[in-house]
Amino acid sequence: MSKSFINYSISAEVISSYDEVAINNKIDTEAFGIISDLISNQSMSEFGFEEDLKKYGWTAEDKNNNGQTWLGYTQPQFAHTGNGLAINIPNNKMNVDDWIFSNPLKLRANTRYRVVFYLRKFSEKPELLDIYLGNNATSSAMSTVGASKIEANPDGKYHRYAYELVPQAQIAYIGFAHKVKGKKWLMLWLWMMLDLSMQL
Ligand SMILES: [Ca+2]
Repeated sequence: MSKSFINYSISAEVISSYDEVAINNKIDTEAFGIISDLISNQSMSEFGFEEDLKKYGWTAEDKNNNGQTWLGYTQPQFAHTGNGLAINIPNNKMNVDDWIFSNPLKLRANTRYRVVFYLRKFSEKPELLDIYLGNNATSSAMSTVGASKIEANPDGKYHRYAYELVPQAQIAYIGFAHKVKGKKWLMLWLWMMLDLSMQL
């Protein structure tokens, strides 16, 4: 078996009804999002967190309910490339349990996909990230485990991480969970891309 990774332009579909725009602009803002179509061979989707996350279908969940979770952050000197990144700055009062979910991805079921992301952390204390796939952008829907307890490199610089995910359904979301036990003041940075792993 060999694998091939070839760049491919992003195919996106806007899920927004213009009828809804006229009715209620706020509802339209909530509904606006894109599907990344990764059905064809050699397809690839990159997201550099350059734009408003919500507008591009990215969402976050504050599972430990402390008012802090992942958010988009525009600051070139902190980004892996470009201007944007996703960041989580939990407080220091409880265990960390914060999730960020990709926009909807149109995938081939039972096909191996590779998710590539860049991660760095702010403090010297351990920082852990889990990756999942699920059919909804909520922590409870994240049924497929991609990788558990990925530890951010202690040198505080960006490092590249790559894992394989095999979706069970055609529309799926990637979930990244920042989960650490103990009282900490920590920070995780995320920048990601995704490609289709061909099975030849
Ligand atoms: Ca939180």
